[in-house]
Amino acid sequence: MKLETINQAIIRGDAPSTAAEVDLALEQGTPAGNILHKACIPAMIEVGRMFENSEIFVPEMLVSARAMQGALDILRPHLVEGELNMAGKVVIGTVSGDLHDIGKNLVCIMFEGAGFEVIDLGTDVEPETFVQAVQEHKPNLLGMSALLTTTMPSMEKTILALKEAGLRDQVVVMIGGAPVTEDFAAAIGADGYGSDASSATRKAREFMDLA
Ligand code: B1M
Repeated sequence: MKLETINQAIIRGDAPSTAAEVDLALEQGTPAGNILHKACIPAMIEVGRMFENSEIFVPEMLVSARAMQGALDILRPHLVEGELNMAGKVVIGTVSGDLHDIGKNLVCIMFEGAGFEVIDLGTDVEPETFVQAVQEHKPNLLGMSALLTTTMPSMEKTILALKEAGLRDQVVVMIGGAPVTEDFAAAIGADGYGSDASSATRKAREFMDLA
């Protein structure tokens, strides 16, 4: 069965097989939405579960994420409007003064793999830029990443800037990054924290009542 083959290829992180099987399934008339929701997204949920149980580690998760990204690239033009981004919209970035983006990029791919539309603001994002992006894109969720203890305060500054702009209640704020903790998230008034890309994705889906 094609969907099972695609699902397994993503879990194995086999990007060439994933792409070939997705092409074949489309040629054989399988709706793109079925491929996405019955093969690809469940594969990334399984990859996340394996990562959280230490059955796999960051390199394996990255290769699966790349296979997923390849599948999404093929499926995107075939998907009916809105089918790809049914989970919600996320604006995300690494906070001001911080150039680390490897973990944030992984979070982006996992979010996209879980059905979110992701607007990635990149690195060194000022609080005002986050606020403008929330005004412009009206996301369900705002994600911030910090890898330096010295840049963590920028997360609180961004939350304060959202409050000042009257936007705080309109968006769920999630934060993460190696030095960030659940206690820190609570202390600065964030709604959620993810210790890794997988738990962040699970929590984001919970916020959208999708888990
Ligand atoms: Co930098 N660096 N670095 N660095 N760097 C660290 C973070 C450091 C811990 C190394 C060390 O000293 N042991 C240290 C920070 C110390 C501290 O503040 N406590 C450090 C330092 C000091 C610096 C510089 C200041 C060094 C210097 O110039 N003197 C400098 C700062 C530059 C700046 O940002 N302004 C610097 C520069 C760099 C490079 C440019 C060389 C490079 C970054 C390249 C890039 O990102 N494009 C780099 C790297 C690679 C690292 C280490 C080695 C690896 C980081 C990484 O990519 N991890 C790092 C040491 C370490 O962490 N062991 C280090 C892999 C990644 C998958 O994990 O990013 O934690 P992580 O992301 C995870 C989770 O945290 C979580 O999910 C991800 C995936 O599971 N997560 C979220 C992340 N964001 C999330 C958001 C969420 C939820 C979960 O919700 C929205």
